[in-house]
Amino acid sequence: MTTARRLVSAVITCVVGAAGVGVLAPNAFGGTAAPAKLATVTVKMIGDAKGYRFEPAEITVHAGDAVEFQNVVGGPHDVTFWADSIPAGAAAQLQANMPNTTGPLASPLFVTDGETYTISTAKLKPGTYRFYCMPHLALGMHGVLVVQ
Ligand SMILES: [Cu+2]
Repeated sequence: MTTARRLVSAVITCVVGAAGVGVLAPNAFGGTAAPAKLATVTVKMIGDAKGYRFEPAEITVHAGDAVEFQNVVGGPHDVTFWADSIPAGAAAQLQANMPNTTGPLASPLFVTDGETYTISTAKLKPGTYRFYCMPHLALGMHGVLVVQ
């Protein structure tokens, strides 16, 4: 393969890869997804005899970390952020960093045990982001993501 061909191939790979993670996809708030580059923090989503909860319910990350929500048991669960309980002006980036949203700051419903859903915190403003599980909000299933 010539150098020029290799370069063209690399460019195509980049473009396809970017489209694959939704970087080019428009969203309700007009942001552009920023991929996570640092650590991954796991939050379990649980509904059992002890109740419905995110575990841990409060997590602190550095901007750039990924938060992996894991549907453990008792679903369907989801992750939805309260638009008025996140830093001002942060909605566009958060929405862009949430794959396959079903509404403003709302993840899909997770129906399969073991399913995971990862949100990048790259480019998110430092501050407190409060979220809940839509099916189980009335049962107290909510949490707090603190981005430093
Ligand atoms: Cu739930």
